Parts: sequence; C-alpha cells; structure tokens
Amino acid sequence: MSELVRLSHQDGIAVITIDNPPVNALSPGVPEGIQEAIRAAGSDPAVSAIVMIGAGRTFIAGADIREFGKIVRGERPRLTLLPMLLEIEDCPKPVVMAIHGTAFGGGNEVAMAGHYRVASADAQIGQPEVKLGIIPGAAGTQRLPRLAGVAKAVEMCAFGEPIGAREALSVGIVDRIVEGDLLAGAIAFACEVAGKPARKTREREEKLRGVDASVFAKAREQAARTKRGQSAPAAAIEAVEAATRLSFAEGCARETAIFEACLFSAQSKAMIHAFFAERGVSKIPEVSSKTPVMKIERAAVVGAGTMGGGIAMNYANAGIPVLLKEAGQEALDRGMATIRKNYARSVKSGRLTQAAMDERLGRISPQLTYEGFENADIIAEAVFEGMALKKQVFAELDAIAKPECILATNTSYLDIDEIASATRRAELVVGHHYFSPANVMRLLEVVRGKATRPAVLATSMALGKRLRKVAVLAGNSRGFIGNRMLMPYLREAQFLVEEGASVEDVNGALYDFGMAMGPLAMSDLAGLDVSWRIRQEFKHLEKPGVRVPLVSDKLCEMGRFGQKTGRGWSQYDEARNPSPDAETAALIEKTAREAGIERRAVGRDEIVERCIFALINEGARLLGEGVALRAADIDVVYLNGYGFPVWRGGPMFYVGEVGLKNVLARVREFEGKHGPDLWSPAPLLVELAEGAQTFEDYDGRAASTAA
Ligand code: T1G
Repeated sequence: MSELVRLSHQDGIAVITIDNPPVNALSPGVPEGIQEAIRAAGSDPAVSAIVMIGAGRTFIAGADIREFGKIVRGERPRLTLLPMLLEIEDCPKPVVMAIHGTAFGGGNEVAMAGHYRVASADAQIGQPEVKLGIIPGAAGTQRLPRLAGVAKAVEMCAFGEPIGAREALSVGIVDRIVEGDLLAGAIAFACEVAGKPARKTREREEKLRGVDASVFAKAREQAARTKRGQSAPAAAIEAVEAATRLSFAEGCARETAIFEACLFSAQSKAMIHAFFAERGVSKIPEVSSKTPVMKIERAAVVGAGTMGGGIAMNYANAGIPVLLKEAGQEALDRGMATIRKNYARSVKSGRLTQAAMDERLGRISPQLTYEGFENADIIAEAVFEGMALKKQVFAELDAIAKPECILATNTSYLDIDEIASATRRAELVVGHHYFSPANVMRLLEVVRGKATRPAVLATSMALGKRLRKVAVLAGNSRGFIGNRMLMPYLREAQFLVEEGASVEDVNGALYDFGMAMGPLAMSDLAGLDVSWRIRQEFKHLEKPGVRVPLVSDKLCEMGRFGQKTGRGWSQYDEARNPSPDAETAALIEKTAREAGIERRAVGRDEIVERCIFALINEGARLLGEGVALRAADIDVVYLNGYGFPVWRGGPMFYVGEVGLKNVLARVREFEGKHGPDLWSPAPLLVELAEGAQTFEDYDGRAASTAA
C-alpha cells in the first residue's frame, strides 16, 4: 500500500485510511492507493465489509487543485477518477464511507461511489467546484441526483455551498449520523450490512424520474442573478440535467466534456488563482510559525457608529466578550439598536437562532466610560476619521490599557505611525481596517506601522481567522492597499463624466465588466461626504496645477451625499433604487464648461480601461514599494473588499488576460494625453513588461527570496 493510503483490519472489517495532510486531497498516489486497497480487501475472504475514512481533521476535501494547472499546461494527464469510483462501486463487499470534517468535490464523489455513508454530526458535504470555475468532474453530477434528488443536486452543484450531515441524512446522501467515535460507529454499521446485497448508487434511478423541468430554469435564472458573469454554474446545471435524460455512462461522458471545457477556461484559471491567493495572504516573511501569537480573550471598542458596532459584533460572534464605548447615551443607544437590528435580520433569515442572537448580544457591554478597558487584550478604535481626534483617543487608551494590550485603529487612510506617536507603545499599535458593513465584509487590512512588533502582526492575522475575515497585510501608505488604488480608479470615473460620459455609462461599463457596482454608484453607497472629508484632510498634499475631479465637491456643498440623502451622482427612491439625475447631469456639464474641459462621446472600452488600468498601475506602484507583499494579496483585497469579479481573479491577475505589455502601452497613451502626474507608469509595470514577466513571476520571485 502507498503511505498515502493504509489498509488495516478490525473484526473482519477492512479499514482503508486516506492519510494525505492537510486535507486528504486526491493527489497523485491517492486514487491509485484507494484502488489497490479496494481490490485487496474486496478479494480477501476474511473481509466481510470495508470502511473508508480520512486520517486527521477531514475526509477527502476533493481533487488536488494544485494539479489542475499542470493538467491545463499539459504537464500531466487529465483527471481519471472514474475507473477508481467504479471499482469501489463494483466491489463485492459493502463499502461504508465514514465522513468527518469535509467531503468536498471529489471527496463526496468518492463517498457516493460507496454503498453506504455514515457521518459525524458536524461533517460538511458539498460540491464546491463552481467556486473554482469548474463543475464536478468525477460523476458527482450523475450520482448526487440519484441520492439526493435532482433539485438538491442542482442547488449543490450550481451554487457550491456545503450542507451539514443532518441535512445530508434527510436528503438521502448519508445513511446514519455517528455520535462519538466515528471509526467505531462505521465499523459497527459495516458489521450490520456485511453479507447483505449493497445497492450501487449509479443504479438508483427513481429520483431521476418525473422531475419538474422548471427546477433547471429557476436555477439558471438564480445563477444569472447571484453568480453574474460566471459560466460554471450554468455548466453544472446542464450536467445534472443530462443525468435525467441520459444513461449513467452517457451522463458521465457529458459531464467530463463539460468539466474539461470549464477547466481549460480563463475563468477557472482566475478562480483557482483566487483560491490559492486567499490561502497565501497569511504567509508573512518576518512572521514565522515560531512568532508568538498573543492571547485575545477580552476586547474593547471605542465608537459605536456603523463601523464600531460592526467590529463589536465580529468579536461577539467569535465568542470574545467586548466592551463598547461611545461618547454619548443617544449615540450609544443608536449603535446598540443597529446591532440588534442586524442580529434580528439574521434570525429572520434563518442564518442565526434567537438563542445565538441573545448569547452574542450578551457578550457586548455598551458603556459611556473606559471602565474595564484596563483588562482588555485588544482595543479597537473606530471614531470619526480625523487625525486630531484619533491621537487624543490613543493617548487616553495608552494611559488606561494594560502594558501588553494591542491598540488597533480602524482608520481607512490616516498615518498609523502618526497615530502611534500619541502613545508610548508604538510597537503595539496596528491598523485593523474593516470594510463596511464590518460584520459582513470578509476583508480586513492589517496595517503595520514602522514599529509594529511581529507578534502583533502574527496575532492580528490569527485574529482575522477567528473573526472569519480574510486578513491581508498592508504597509502604512495613504489608503493602504485598497483605498490607495481606489483613488485613481474613482478619479478617472469622475474625469470621464466631466469629459462627456454619462453617470449611467460609467456605472454601466464597470458593472458589465463584472464589478459588483459601478464606481459612482459605489461612491453614492459609501457616502460622498466620507471621501469629501478625507479630501479636506489631505488638501495640503494636492499638487498645484494637477487636474482634480470637480463635481463631487459641488454635490457635497449642495448636501447631496448619495444614497443616504437620496441624491448624489444618481437620485434614489425609498427602496434606494437609482435613476438618472438630470440636475447632476446639468451640473456636470456646467462645471466642465466653466473648467474648459472639452466634452465628447466616450466609448465603453475607454471607460473600463481608464478605471481598471488606473487601479492596476497604482497596484503595481504600491507593490513595488512593498506596501503589499504580493500581487496576489492585492487581488484578495479587491475580491473581498471592493466587489472585483472573482472570475477575473483580481486586478493584478486580470493583467494576464489583457497582457502586461498592452496595459503599459495604454497607460503610456493616457500619460501622453493626461500628463505624468496622473498616469506615469509604475516602475514595476515597466520593469515586468520589459522583462516579459508577469505579476505571478514577481510573486514567485518574492516567495523564493522570502523562503
Ligand atoms: N487541493 C489542494 N490543496 C488543498 C485543497 C485541495 N482540494 N484544499 C485545501 N488545500 C490546501 C490549502 O491550499 C492550504 O494549503 C491547506 O490545504 C489548508 O487549507 C474531481 C474536480 C477543505 C474547507 O474545492 O474548501 O474535487 O496554504 O487553509 O480553512 O469533481 O481548504 O496550508 O499550503 O483552506 O481548514 C473541490 C477546497 C476540488 C475544497 C479546509 N474541493 N478546500 O479549509 O484550510 S475540485 C474544494 C477548501 C474537485 C472533482 C473536482 C478548504 C477546506 P496551505 P485551508 P481550512
């Protein structure tokens, strides 16, 4: 047997153990080991039944995703799991799959090839392949509808969300929930079924008949709405539909054809990049596994506004008691009311039980003083975005907090070192920049100051995981990673409307490109007053004679801050549905005329290129400066914080689709037209283009240097 797959025996039951840490993926050697073990146990007269189980924390979490790139590059043969699955299914002895942790993708496909499945109560079962831009490729779209029914199979394969063991039991995937020792429970089950005829999943046709065809149409409509731009969900629906029309073998052949078309697609390459990019952000050169992670058992938050309230919810959701301080009773009551409303919405939608809501609310202690702050392990500050106020608060916290308490500011732009200078513990000061709504958005920018201790960075990254966030390390540059890149992106969007594009043209072009919403719509959502205040804070840094957007300030002077005032770039009805605002259009025209800006027809390509290439150019600039560790980190920031389409992999990965040389050529064209102060190409962009390299090469180089 291979060391990845072990075969042992207990009471006449053969036990096949998959041991391929960290997640028992079906890496080369595992399918072969399974096949060998099944053959050996199947032909062993002393064996009456077989149990298959995963070693460590999980059952099989799927095919080895790292192998997909090699398949696409032709470095290794295509996926061939089907023969192994048929060998399991045709085994003369009943095969019982014992599932704990996650049976995902190929893992669930292996499980469904077995004759029975038992699971621990907290096991998760799913077909998340669409999250990688592919579909199940090992008969999952053919066996799952036979076990769980067509509607459930469509839902699981097209949307990729896992289900729990109890639901899997109720829909027919799992045959028993095992409380306590899973292996013992599985062996007991195997003893019960030994010698009895075992049903092969592929022969179960009853759930494929009499299917209401609208289930496919509804799923397609839902996928078009919730997975906009992604092609894999519709492909998965087509494959499951094939199961209701074709024989098992024909259905598998159809699935394989669809699977391979997806695997060789640009979308899958982008989404697999996003998968590994998200797992790579926690790797920080100066933070090794030996760097101590400080204990975080008690937290405190200053400011109960939109951000402060969301941050407090994050701590409470993670089981960490949190003090929440506000300056005045009214503001405190308003903050707590918002928190209660957010939890009530989750209870109403069934995502949370009332008991869990009460428990989490119980962990949040609203107050008007700093009482108890001296016991906190971390204090998060989320007060109004002004340097003077931030420094005052940090000086107060420094005087109260215990010596080893971390002070984390939620500033989205301001200088971390400047804020830290108000304390005597700069090494314990760090930026924890959440994104609104903080209890929902997954992104957390961890901003290191020049004195921030590696242990504080290690603790922040670990805390990010506990708070179910994707924590990305950023350097202390104005706007850090996300907002720094956002400035030229929004600048260009505003210039384009001054030059003749309509607000709807600009929003529409970026929306069709795949952004969750257009740049001006995003500004209206965030509130034009937020960036107005920040522009005031940094007005002294504006270079005389360099063009700046003109209209947004005028809208703010008119009290038009966007959705929250019903008018901004667009106007909004009660339900916050946008519509063109003729007055804004007139204001734009008048402002442009007075500024002598020539107005012209602006094409969609130019709109997309000026906004997205501005983003990429600034991304390359801050990457070259070391504000981001990897181009992939920038992608993770934009995928999780700014609504960049995952099927494009992120702005830096997207360059690969356009071609770095082409991006540089366009940037140089824009520099020629709009001047070097706005469009000088980032040195790294030039260096990589001239070296015929990509940002992936750059990350690879950085990784090998760090190793
Ligand atoms: N292949 C290769 N590496 C994997 C992997 C996989 N399937 N899953 C995880 N890893 C690595 C990951 O990169 C990280 O590495 C480490 O394991 C821990 O992961 C034929 C075609 C299982 C829920 O999509 O969802 O089967 O960074 O940090 O938070 O039809 O990993 O330490 O070096 O995420 O505890 C379908 C993907 C594949 C599941 C665990 N399966 N994995 O989460 O740990 S396609 C998936 C996950 C397929 C078939 C098709 C999660 C997890 P490193 P982690 P975690």
